[in-house]
Amino acid sequence: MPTPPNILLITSDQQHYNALGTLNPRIQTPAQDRLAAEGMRFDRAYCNNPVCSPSRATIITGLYPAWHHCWTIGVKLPEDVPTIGDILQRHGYATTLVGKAHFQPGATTPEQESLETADRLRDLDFWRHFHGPWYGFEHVEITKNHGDEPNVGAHYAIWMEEKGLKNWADYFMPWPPDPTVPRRGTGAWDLPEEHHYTTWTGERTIANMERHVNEGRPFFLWSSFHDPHFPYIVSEPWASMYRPEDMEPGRLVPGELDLMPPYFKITQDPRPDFSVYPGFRESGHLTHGFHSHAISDENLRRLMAVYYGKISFMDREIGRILEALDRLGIAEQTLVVFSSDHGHFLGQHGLIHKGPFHYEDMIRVPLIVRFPGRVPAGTTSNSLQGLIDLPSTFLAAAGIPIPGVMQGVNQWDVWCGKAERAQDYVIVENRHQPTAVHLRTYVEERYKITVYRDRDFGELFDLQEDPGEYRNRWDDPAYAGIKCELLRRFLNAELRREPTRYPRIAVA
Ligand SMILES: [Ca+2]
Repeated sequence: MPTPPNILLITSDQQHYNALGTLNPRIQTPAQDRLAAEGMRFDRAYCNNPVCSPSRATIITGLYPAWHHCWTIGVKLPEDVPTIGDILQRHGYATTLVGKAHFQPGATTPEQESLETADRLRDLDFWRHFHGPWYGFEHVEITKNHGDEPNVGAHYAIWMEEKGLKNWADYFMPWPPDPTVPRRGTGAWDLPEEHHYTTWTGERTIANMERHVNEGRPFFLWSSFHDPHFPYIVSEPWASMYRPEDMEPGRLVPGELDLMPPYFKITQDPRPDFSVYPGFRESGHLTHGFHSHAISDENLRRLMAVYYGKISFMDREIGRILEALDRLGIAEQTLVVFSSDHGHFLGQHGLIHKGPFHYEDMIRVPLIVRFPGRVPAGTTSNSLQGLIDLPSTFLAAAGIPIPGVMQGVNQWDVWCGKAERAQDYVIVENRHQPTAVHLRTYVEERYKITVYRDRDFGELFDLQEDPGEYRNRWDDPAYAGIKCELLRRFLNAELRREPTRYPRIAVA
């Protein structure tokens, strides 16, 4: 029986699909380029929910958020939902998570007990003794913060102390909050790069791979980088690696938002009033993206340069991880997958950061797969891929049966160059408020349609005629027939994604 392959999943957080050196000469990502040269790059890969926690929960469960129940951020992924790690452990795999988790909310209640609150993250004595098991990972090393956010701590803070940075807390916003301490803002961070969480994630990924090799066990390791997620702050030399004047931000085409659901256009106001969209605070918590997106070109370029610097910093660590695979002699028996949990706006359609705006910038993700001798090197594919397909495909790569509850598609033959495509659509959920901000998108090779719960508006784009998504055809009479047919196919896709926990085994 062949040795089971190691599975190394490397993700960034919120990396625009175009922020890859192989697609974009303005950014330097030599390690991600190396992966692409040695593997297959997918140019039509999508997240299945463009929000951190639900997307990450989908990556480890193979379930849509409507099924795994972590339906948005600030909601806990129930701990009884089966994960890919549970299955792989039963087949002899070591399962490890290093970096960002965000499976649990920033508050805790008896019903939704959370380890990922700022209070708990700062309780280092707890984390000295807790490394899992957690969500199918027998070993975890985590922190939750982005940049200098106060929800820092856990294994990352312990590591900083071990590295001699006893006053690590001075580099982060205080907890409990202290209104007299201003945020650092954007640009260069005084935290030295050798103590940055990106360095930590790379270093601890390598250390855990070494440990698993020494144990003689195949591993599933998720190396989960936090960047380039907001805030736009990073250690030098990365903060000044790129010049703002060399950046090429996205743009707003005059009039394009007039064709979109009304809340899109309101984002352009310096002091927006979203009351046109009742319920955007229905849960009592804000809706991501419901703020002013007005920003000067100069400021946008400055933020974009830092965003690219964060990606190049992470790329250096990915390069070290790939070198470690070579050094350990396991590159040939390791499936490496690189992706991101969702996309990001850098001026496209007049938008910045993220939100319930299902343009390609938000829902498409980079995806590169390498497995020497199995995945053809230096190839690209336009087949539709979803992050929900990762667990099913990992199991297929390991020769393990895929349980009927998993809703993703087995893409293994596509990854190995033996099939053109495994599925001709992707579904992207987004329920950000209990009922009020709830949309769902169905993407095909050519068309893409988005419906909103209890609303008359929607979106329909013809990506062949309008790849930039500037002309919403939802109300265009010329597209009425296509709209009707797409809605039928969308509903059929909804039927097809119903999972089967048990097969029918008797007549009654
Ligand atoms: Ca995210």
